[in-house]
Amino acid sequence: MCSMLTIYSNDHQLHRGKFELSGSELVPCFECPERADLVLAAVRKAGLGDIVEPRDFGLDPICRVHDGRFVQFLQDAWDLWTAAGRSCDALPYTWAVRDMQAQEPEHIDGKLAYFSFDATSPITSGTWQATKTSANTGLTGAAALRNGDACVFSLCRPPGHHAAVDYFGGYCYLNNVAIAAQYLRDQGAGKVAILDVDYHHGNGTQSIFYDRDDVLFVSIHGDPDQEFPFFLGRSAETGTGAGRGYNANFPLRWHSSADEWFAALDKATAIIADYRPDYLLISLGVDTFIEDPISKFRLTNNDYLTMGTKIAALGLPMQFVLEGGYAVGDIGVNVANVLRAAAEGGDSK
Ligand code: OKP
Ligand code: ZN
Repeated sequence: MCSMLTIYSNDHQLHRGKFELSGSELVPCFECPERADLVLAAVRKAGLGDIVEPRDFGLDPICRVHDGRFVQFLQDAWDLWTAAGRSCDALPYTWAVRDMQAQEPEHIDGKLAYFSFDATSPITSGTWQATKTSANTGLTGAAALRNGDACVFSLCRPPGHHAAVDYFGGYCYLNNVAIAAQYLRDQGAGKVAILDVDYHHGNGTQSIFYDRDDVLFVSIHGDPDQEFPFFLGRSAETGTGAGRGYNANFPLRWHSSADEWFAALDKATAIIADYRPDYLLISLGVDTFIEDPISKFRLTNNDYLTMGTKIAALGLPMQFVLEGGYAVGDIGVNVANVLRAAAEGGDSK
């Protein structure tokens, strides 16, 4: 049994997108502030341990992962958008594909396109502040691990795993789990493993560490032949250069059962055990839930207890970093179930 430190800030509420495109209709954003509020309430109720505010780490650890011009863009985007006379959420509407020239244009519409890969991730007046605090929430958790905590939970919002070195998308702006992993390496950790159990492939995290052997990335997710982000996440993607063999994808078809999901988890944890990392970071999305409005797996409330138990059985210092989960009525109980079971199985050293 270990007590679980949670890191949380109200700053997430500053990021409040209005609408997103869903099958050509504008619908209220699935990635809403209530998500984090409800997770916080469930963590409190479960009595897992202390809940603290993130510290400010400045831009340096963010720029160890992300391109400086991209970080500058995220800071400036809302002001450029309003200076262009716009008032509703900033969204891109075109992209450079194949033989077009990917270079940063002058106009905000061009910049939004250049630094993104989808149109479902609005930039609002408070998005940068919320995003920066979300990265600090991940960093504060990583610092706690480094100081000897055995299990921590970074209650990040907005999420991060779709954000790559220089592009945002999939409701993600900065890659919180990647920034935390890089921070651990920079603080002297030898090897870090990232297990991504969100329903969607963590394309940003994979992309960031694809050519490296010091950070292992393992993901279980909807088959990209059927599911967002469509253009990354296939099982043939195993890493490149020094990173060859340090990326593992387990895509599952729509409507896969909990048994099929846990069979993939067993393979994923075996790969992590073989790697013998110093730390395990978990991109924790609970959009694998049977009632999730945008996803097609079939996990139930109790399956999240099993998930936490199996992750803790690896016996590693672990940091959970919140990603997706859009069934707001159950997001709290599902996240708390993972954390509760993980803390029970966790090392108290
Ligand atoms: C973010 B995370 C429905 C399409 C949804 C974006 C999904 C982003 C998921 N309008 N497309 O991995 O939970
Ligand atoms: Zn997801």
